[in-house]
Amino acid sequence: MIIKKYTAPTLAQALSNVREELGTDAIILNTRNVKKGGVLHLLGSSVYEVTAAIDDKPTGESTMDLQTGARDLSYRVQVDYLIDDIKELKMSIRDLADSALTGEMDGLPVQLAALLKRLQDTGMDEKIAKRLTRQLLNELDGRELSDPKIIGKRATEILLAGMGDVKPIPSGGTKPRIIAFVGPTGSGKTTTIAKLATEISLNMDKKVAVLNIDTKRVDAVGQLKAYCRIINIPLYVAYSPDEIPGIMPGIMENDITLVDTPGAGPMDRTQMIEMVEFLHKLVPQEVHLTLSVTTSFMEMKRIFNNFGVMKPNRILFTKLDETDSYGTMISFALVAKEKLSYVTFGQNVPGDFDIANPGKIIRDTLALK
Ligand SMILES: Nc1nc2c(ncn2[C@@H]2O[C@H](COP(=O)(O)OP(=O)(O)OP(=O)(O)O)[C@@H](O)[C@H]2O)c(=O)[nH]1
Ligand SMILES: [Mg+2]
Repeated sequence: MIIKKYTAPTLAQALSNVREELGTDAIILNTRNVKKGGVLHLLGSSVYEVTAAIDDKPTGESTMDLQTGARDLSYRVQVDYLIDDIKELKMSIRDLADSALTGEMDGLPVQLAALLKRLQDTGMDEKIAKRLTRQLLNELDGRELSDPKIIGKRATEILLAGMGDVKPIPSGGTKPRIIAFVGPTGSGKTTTIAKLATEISLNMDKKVAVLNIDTKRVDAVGQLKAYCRIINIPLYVAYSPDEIPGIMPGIMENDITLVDTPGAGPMDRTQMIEMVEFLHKLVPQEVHLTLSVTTSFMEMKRIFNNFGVMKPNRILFTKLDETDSYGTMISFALVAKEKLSYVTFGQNVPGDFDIANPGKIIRDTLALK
């Protein structure tokens, strides 16, 4: 706010000076007639003094007078407070809802309590398990709640609806189909690619190739090279994204190219960026986020966030043979909302993999026959 005084022989002149200098948005704070000179100012001439103010912030708002300005400011502050209050309220409601979900669930019918315990024992996220339990409690009547078969059936339906369909590599589809596998170090990308390459080449009767992205400039291919030689399929290696255009004509000759990527540690930003550049050049139709089921739910969510830049549109779970805590897998599939593709359950190549079967995963988790 700029406040200035203007004096002129007439009031009209003083006001005109205000308008000229401060513009029409200026606010008149005060006007007074001031006597100048003379004994006790009695005989002196008089001038008019106008005190005017203008808001110096470029808000683009015009203010009618100081009172209005003050009111505007106070409204704005109040609205800000209100917005903060609403935000806080929203957070409290969310917290309350969460604590209601994670809080004690006393007095559950015996069979439902047994199911909840079972879900928690299999590593299912507590909130997801309790939400499911509450839904069952609301939907089923007393008789149904005493029947573990009915509870299991309805629980399976609810979980299945959330996990959606599976999306394995299509046997048809456009050519060339480029399919990338991304995920943390040691999650099983290379092993899974070797398994799938054999399957596609021998059983799907398709021309398959493997492209190895090697950002570390070491011959990381090893075992994969041996498999490609055995099943007689081409193996391409690219050391930088710039090499992709040169490799592309070869890739175009195949129906399906499986792209093996180096395992990126979640903190390795440089490598992540380079891999995104690779994928940008390759434009894969499918990006399978490859995750070991031995990973905790928390960690899976963190990995999913970190690999989000690679736009994974499939989830591939490995190492199902290493745990029977499939609740983690279900929880992640429910929150990630991407389709499952395959599961692997052993180190044998070929073999030890299958198209994901959410129904079976759920039945195993719920210990249903
Ligand atoms: N038990 C079990 N082991 C597996 C499975 N899949 C892969 N492995 C093993 O997990 C280890 C790592 O597998 P890789 O295929 O090299 O994993 P990767 O994701 O390619 O690893 P990086 O290239 O280092 O990122 C190897 O010892 C595999 O034999 C599986 O389904 N079950
Ligand atoms: Mg590998």
